Amino acid sequence: MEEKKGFFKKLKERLSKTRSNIVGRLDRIFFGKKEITEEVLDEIEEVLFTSDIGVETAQKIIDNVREKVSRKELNDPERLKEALKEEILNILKSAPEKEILYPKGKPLVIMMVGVNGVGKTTTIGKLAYKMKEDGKKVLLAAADTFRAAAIEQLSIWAERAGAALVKKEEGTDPSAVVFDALDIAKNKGYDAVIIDTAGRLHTKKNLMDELKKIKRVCGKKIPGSPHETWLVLDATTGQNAISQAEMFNSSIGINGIILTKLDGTAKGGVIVGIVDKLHIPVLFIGIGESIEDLRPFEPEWFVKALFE
Ligand SMILES: Nc1nc2c(ncn2[C@@H]2O[C@H](COP(=O)(O)OP(=O)(O)OP(=O)(O)O)[C@@H](O)[C@H]2O)c(=O)[nH]1
Ligand SMILES: [Mg+2]
Repeated sequence: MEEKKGFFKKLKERLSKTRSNIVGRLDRIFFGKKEITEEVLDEIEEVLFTSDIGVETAQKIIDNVREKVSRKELNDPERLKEALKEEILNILKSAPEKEILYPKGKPLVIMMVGVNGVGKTTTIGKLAYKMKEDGKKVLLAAADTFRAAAIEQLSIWAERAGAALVKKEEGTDPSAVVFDALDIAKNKGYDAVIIDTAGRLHTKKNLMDELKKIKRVCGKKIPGSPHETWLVLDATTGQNAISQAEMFNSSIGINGIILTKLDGTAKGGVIVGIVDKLHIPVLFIGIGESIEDLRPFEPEWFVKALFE
């Protein structure tokens, strides 16, 4: 219980900028108001439209709330705030859920993708640490061979997390790294392989081709893999995150999303738009730079942290 309390407190702190951007502004609208007028509704609409939730999703929320007001189900600001909280929670809960399963007798292969700087490598380090804590044997594959620094960064994370690492020289074909990593993982009984990939190559087409090739190599080495292709998105990029997701999904297909950097940004509302528009499970959120700052995404806790 103590631990859960500390856990929640930290989440709340880390989401404080998003909280003041959404709930803080709503509270200022409600302050001293006794009833809900058209003016109040307009002001709420303004907050939702400028909070990175996304225009369509914001419209949906405000339409539902307006309808409840016109049906006289809502008459005071406190209940209206509760209704907004519920609307947001309902959207967040509408995301498909997913359990991360370790296939029997072979490693779980996870490929981490995303544009440069979103937090792929850091997230892999945090995730590997989580898996280690769960008693799993984890291998990281340094398949971002575009920059030497990227390989070095992943090896530091591997050490921190207590995971093994497969790396080759800068400029090596990433597929060759993956090929070796899967071999080792199969032969040495690893539970999971997490593949780090580049975020930027000379062209977007190059990058997508490279990612497709990595996927093919996985499938040849371990049929059915990569079992998971997760897209890392940076919350500070707001609505841009949604277009990145659409692009990656149509090019290579993704089956999970990790939203990073929710700490230190007021744009955390974007998660509502992501869930509403993409229908891809949001698995984890990043709320800081340290190894323990990756959390499973839990809609109830998230909304509670925003509204309490
Ligand atoms: N505040 C905060 N910073 C984060 C979080 N996740 C990652 N970062 C920071 O974001 C920066 C970029 O992270 P990387 O993990 O290097 O990103 P990447 O996607 O691997 O980048 P490339 O390899 O260049 O494509 C680093 O300074 C990280 O510490 C987070 O949840 N919160
Ligand atoms: Mg990286």
